[in-house]
Amino acid sequence: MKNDTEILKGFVIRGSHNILTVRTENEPSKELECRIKGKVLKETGNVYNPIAPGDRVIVECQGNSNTALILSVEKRRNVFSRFNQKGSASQILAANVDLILCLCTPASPPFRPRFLDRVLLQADAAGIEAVVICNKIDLDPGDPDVDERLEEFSRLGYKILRVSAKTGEGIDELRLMTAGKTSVLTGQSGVGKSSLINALEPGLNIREGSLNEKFDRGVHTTTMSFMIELSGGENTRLIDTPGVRLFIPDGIQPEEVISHLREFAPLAGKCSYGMSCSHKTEPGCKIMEAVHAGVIHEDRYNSFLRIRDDLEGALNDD
Ligand SMILES: Nc1nc2c(ncn2[C@@H]2O[C@H](COP(=O)(O)OP(=O)(O)O)[C@@H](O)[C@H]2O)c(=O)[nH]1
Ligand SMILES: [Mg+2]
Ligand SMILES: [Zn+2]
Repeated sequence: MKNDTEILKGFVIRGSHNILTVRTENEPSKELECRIKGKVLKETGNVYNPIAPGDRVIVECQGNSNTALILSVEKRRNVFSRFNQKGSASQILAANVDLILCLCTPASPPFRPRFLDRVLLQADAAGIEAVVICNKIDLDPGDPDVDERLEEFSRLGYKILRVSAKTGEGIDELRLMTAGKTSVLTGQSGVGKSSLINALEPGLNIREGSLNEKFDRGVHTTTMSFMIELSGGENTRLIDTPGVRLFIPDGIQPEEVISHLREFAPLAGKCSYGMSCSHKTEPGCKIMEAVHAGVIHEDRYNSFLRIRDDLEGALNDD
């Protein structure tokens, strides 16, 4: 009977709030446009999107149809999310991730180490390995801070990779680094997320934006993540994420920020005022002492204060 119901396993590769594309695991695998079956998501709470690329799901498919119903979502190994200010909810950018690629550029758009601070913090809090990828190294930074700050991230224990999607420099290393893994590309708009995916998989021709473009009308480019599977049979998967201007960490309380910044964490609770120290004015503040001693970079300290303020704002928003 052609109309038989088939139950298949698969993973989400892209989707909006309620229509998701699932690639099935059976051979030959197929892509199904799926809706979520009513009861599946009762307990997800206040989330912007309950299911994201990387999620493993069970779907119910009718015969040869290319549509299906998502019956259940497998328990996640981890999730990479951000706080979506507009929706005032947690936005899941990717699930079941091996590696976060935190992109930056020496110029065009300008180097923004504070964006890196935020994404690295989220990765640490989510327990996902993160690396810093500096793209566009063919461009002249014209800013001595770039190397200094990259060195600082390296000192904190993050791996730094310098690449150029344009000249191909470093792309082989990026290929090695991502082989066989599910990696998420993060970074503000214009840093070259799409270009790097195109460099890793020539022929894909994902739409690249021009820097002046304010609104990218690409269907899958602006608001939602999507997953690309590289050919080569190694299960190398890349998840492109929307290029947000401000990355607000998600699922972290303001007072927990200190524990997710690597060089701050060992000092948590050690100030004279203990956990109630605001690390702004108190005498005997170990964080401020570390800043003055050069152990904590001043930029990181400023980042810390701003992230904490943002989180307090996010909490007081509703
Ligand atoms: N010079 C230079 N330009 C690049 C490089 N990578 C990307 N671009 C350009 O930067 C712009 C934005 O790239 P895109 O991949 O769309 O960035 P995304 O918004 O992060 O996906 C495009 O015009 C690209 O051609 C690079 O390595 N060097
Ligand atoms: Mg893009
Ligand atoms: Zn303190």
